[in-house]
Amino acid sequence: MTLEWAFVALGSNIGDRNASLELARERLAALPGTTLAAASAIEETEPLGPVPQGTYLNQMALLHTELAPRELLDACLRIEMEAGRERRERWGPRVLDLDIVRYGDREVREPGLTIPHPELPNRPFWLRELAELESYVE
Ligand code: A4P
Ligand code: MG
Repeated sequence: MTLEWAFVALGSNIGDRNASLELARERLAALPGTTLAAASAIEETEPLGPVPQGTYLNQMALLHTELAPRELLDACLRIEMEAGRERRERWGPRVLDLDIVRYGDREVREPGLTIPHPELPNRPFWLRELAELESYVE
């Protein structure tokens, strides 16, 4: 079983945003074969995209994990559901959004899973948060 570094982006713009990010960090840290190695500062960001909505809290988590990319994605979707995410409007408001931004050096292009996340170059806050965590990757 290989251990890989994975960067997971946390985002919330409905409800108790800090509580949703905290739940996400706790659940990610408790996944099998996974440790939460570090988390970036939480940033408040203006909403990107075409849908009018409230500001986001965004944060990046660095995981050290034995889970394969697809297993990690499934776990992320379960955590989103537990946090109470209901609406599936693309780019719309959400209680909790978990996106796998990078998984080691791997490139994944499968139905329903693209890594690195295609929006990475367009999200300055993700780039800042990654830079903040870079020193934790050995
Ligand atoms: N999916 C494919 N690749 C991945 C990946 N690397 N990580 C699939 C996670 N999921 C991935 O996701 C839809 C499907 O994407 C998942 O079921 C999975 O199979 P979703 O979260 O239901 O849909 P979405 O989030 O509305 O769409 P998308 O394209 O993921 O949008 P984003 O990128 O999540 O954008 N503004 C600010 N300031 N901060 C934000 O965090 N986020 C969004 C949502 C819009 N504006 C924002 C922010
Ligand atoms: Mg998403």
